[in-house]
Amino acid sequence: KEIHEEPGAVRDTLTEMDDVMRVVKEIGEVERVCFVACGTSYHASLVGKYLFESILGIPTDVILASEFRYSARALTDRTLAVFISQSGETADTLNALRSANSRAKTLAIVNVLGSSATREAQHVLYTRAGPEIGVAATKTYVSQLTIIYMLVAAMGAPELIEKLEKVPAIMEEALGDEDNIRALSSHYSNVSDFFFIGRGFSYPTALEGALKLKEITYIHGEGYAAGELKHGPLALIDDGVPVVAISPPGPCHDKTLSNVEEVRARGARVIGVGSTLDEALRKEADDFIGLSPEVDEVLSPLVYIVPLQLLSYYVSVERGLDPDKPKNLAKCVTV
Ligand code: F1P
Repeated sequence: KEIHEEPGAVRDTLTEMDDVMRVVKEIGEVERVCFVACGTSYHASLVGKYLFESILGIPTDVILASEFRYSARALTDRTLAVFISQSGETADTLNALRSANSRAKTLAIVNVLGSSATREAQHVLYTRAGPEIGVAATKTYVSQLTIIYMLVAAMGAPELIEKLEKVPAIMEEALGDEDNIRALSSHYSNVSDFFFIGRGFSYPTALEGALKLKEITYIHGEGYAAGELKHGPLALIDDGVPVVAISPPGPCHDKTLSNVEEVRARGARVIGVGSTLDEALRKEADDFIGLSPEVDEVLSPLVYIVPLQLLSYYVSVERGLDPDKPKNLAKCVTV
């Protein structure tokens, strides 16, 4: 249900543009950005780094909230420290926010109204995903991404807005491919390992795809920057090991395709995720998930995660699990 609510969550979050503009004005000049978060919110932050650096040219760090206290990062009054949290109550994120408040400009991006992070940060932006009951974050992830894109738009890339407005309809199209994803997921319910590979903007998508799989199917899933494969993990690719290759149209495409050839040569079973017009990837892949050719690399994190969430959902159901209530995971980690 919550995956199906994603187009609406993006639409509702896009109505916050005036608020984003107001907050950007209040924040003033920014020389560096430092994102801090946990879990899925950390992966949204990684997309933020690619956006801030490639579009705005602002140097950006991303730090796991649990590692923030060990980081010697110099924060200054021209650093914007961005704390992303669905709940606004995650202990590691709150502790980091408290220690940054006196050293930097702080902004919390939160889904739950009135939560601790919204009371403690200097600036606040809300995602409009509505309540999220499923323990593993889905619609709040795409809403967090939407706010980050809007922030980048407001800080100097207004052309992004027109592109973002097309996203909900493209997501609806992606959700229309659910029967294909349900059918192909039956090939993967008994495997013990899964790999997700992507480059550039698709690297955080690979990490988030692997996290969803771990959280709700309990299958070991690894997300890798596709170019890292040759530095070790290729040794783990054997006959029949599933590799999800995330390869939207754009400058990274051909290099990712050559990584697909590499894993195929070692017997991997490839699930290609790319443009419906991508005949080269379709040909290399054992299973293929096609998405709108309109979605380029920059926009892909918002759309390419949708079929990966559905894949994990259906593999979880095939394994007889309850995807909404994964074991050993709380919706809000307050310790
Ligand atoms: C962070 C997080 C979620 C995860 C689970 C546990 O929460 O790791 O990403 O799905 O709910 O907590 P938050 O800080 O974004 O609320």
